[in-house]
Amino acid sequence: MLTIHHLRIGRSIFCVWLLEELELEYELVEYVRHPETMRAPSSLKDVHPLGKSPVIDDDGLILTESGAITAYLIEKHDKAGRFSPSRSDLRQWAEYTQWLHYPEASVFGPLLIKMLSLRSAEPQPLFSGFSDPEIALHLGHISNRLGDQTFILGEAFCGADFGVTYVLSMADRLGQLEGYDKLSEYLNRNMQRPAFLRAIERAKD
Ligand SMILES: N[C@@H](CCC(=O)N[C@@H](CS)C(=O)NCC(=O)O)C(=O)O
Repeated sequence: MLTIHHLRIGRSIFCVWLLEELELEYELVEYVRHPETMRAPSSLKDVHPLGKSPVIDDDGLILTESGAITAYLIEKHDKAGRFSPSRSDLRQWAEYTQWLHYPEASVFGPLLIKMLSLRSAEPQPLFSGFSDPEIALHLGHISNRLGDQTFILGEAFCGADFGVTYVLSMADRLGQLEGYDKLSEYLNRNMQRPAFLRAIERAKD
């Protein structure tokens, strides 16, 4: 039995989307953030000591970290190799792995700093002085990478597109995508995928 522990609102919807792309059967357990602190309820700590989401429970294997969950589920279920390149082409696989980890490891941090500085009652020049050029650096990098491609590795949607879509959706919510037309188009394209729409519908219940 596969269960996903999903916290509203946050990155775990992008793992629900992965489950839908893989057409898996799963149970979805929903948690709601505290309206003021925005923290997850302590019941998430009953699942994993960090109390963070996403977490999956796959027949007793408790797994956290969206990138690790993506890599694991694709390895286990995507026998046709639709969502990741074969390891026999090590260079292509390495490039895929780089884009799989990049959003969470490098892009999320500056976005989080930006989000906190926007929420702060006082202007935070130290924070925005760091986050604004970093965000521009990463958005420019992703935009250059995409070029005229449809997805991050080329013309086929792959496991790395989940995380890239997540950080771009966050950038969009923070008003940072203006002027990045390719990124907006990429984001809209991915969020119109039938599996993404099914994930949103499922998480509504
Ligand atoms: N690096 C982790 C981050 C997990 C994480 O921080 N999740 C947030 C939701 S987007 C969370 O659970 N926050 C609730 C809290 O910290 O109380 C991943 O990629 O899964």
